[in-house]
Amino acid sequence: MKKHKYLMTSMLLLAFNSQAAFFIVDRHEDAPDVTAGNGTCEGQNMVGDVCSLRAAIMESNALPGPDTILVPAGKYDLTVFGDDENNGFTGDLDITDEVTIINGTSGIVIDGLFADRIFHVHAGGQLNLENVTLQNGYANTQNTFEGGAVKVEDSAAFLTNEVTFINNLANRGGALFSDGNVTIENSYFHHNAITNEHTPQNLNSVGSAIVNRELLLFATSTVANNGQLLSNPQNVVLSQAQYAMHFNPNGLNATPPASFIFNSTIAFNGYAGIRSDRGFTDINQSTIAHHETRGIRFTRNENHDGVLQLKIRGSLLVNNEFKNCNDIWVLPEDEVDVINNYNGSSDESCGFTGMDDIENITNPLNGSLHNWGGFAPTLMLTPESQAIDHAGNNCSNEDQRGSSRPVDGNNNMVSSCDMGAVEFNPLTDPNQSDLIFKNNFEALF
Ligand SMILES: [Ca+2]
Ligand SMILES: [Ca+2]
Ligand SMILES: [Ca+2]
Ligand SMILES: [Ca+2]
Repeated sequence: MKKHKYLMTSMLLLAFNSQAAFFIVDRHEDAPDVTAGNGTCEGQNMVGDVCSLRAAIMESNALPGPDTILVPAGKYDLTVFGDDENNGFTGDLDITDEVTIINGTSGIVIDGLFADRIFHVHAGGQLNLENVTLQNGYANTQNTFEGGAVKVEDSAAFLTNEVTFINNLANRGGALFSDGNVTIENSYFHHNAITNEHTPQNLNSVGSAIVNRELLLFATSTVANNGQLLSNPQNVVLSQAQYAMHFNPNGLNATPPASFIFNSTIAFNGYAGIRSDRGFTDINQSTIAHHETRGIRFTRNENHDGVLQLKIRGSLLVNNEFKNCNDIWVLPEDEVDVINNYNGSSDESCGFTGMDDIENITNPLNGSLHNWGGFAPTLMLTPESQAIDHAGNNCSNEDQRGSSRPVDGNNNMVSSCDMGAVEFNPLTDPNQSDLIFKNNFEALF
């Protein structure tokens, strides 16, 4: 009788697909699951502790509904090689269902060993990552060339908190390539790169850190020191393509992407900062600085139909050596909303011409990227920066590093917001300028 009741309960749970599973990884070695779908995480040819990260993911894919995988601290090398395989057996870890990967406070490292990318999130899949470093992912073969660390397909989702993307390489999207729904928070993209070695004909290598073709929410995060891998000197076509973040539709008639950049820092990338082609881009309380060429390059849609496509507010576009923007001031205000939005730039290429804006701002930033609190490094304001207390009083209640906003930064007894990703606090932030900064782009390999 008791057994019968247990069976009934099990069948009920199966019927409603509501049995979220919880897997505990106990091996650092890489191995596929013996029998995906039997509810037991069991890596092939393992003795003793047998649940590998790959086997746990294969089990979670096979069980309908969201699951959680607990991964102990340490480094996980993806040693089961074989790209262009989509069931998680070899190469990248394929996600086809919702899974959350959690770990202790010390975090984990997943290393692609430059054999394949690290995660591939397929339609219907969702990957939630927290406190993870993704490194040495590789998407640079004939069939696998998008997203060095992570590729997100259409109808798939990817969420991060405290995730570092470092040393990943691809033809398109050095760290991340997305046709899906991506939310990045408190994360750090650095030293990722693109190469055009295997790019199919007529496709440019784009996005040294990120390519977004659908929806990107990017908050309290930094993109810095991403660039181009110069392994193939006769290939010079990367010059126009090499923006750290590239937003464009998936084909001419596709739905335009939407990209929201909030409380974030984009700086010191090898060529340029953000390229927005025929989509909607919203940049709010962010700092875009220290690129060899442009901060932002914006291209309006072909229809020139008066639809809003670019909004910049409370942001700093400074010290980008060629131009901060591609002369967007010539475009109609219903398509480009940047005036009187508390923006500052170090030239006149952005059209920050309103009463509340500042053009030709001088020496706004104090030194190079540094850990000023928060997950990723940021750029500090000089104590005398015009950006301080010059962005009204309607800002988020924390800056990128989690410090409170607004703060009275110019000692006039009024707390006002600062332009850019960092809110200067005269009590805790440096009150002397260190204007000797270096361009800290360093070779990847
Ligand atoms: Ca599942
Ligand atoms: Ca795959
Ligand atoms: Ca795979
Ligand atoms: Ca302030």
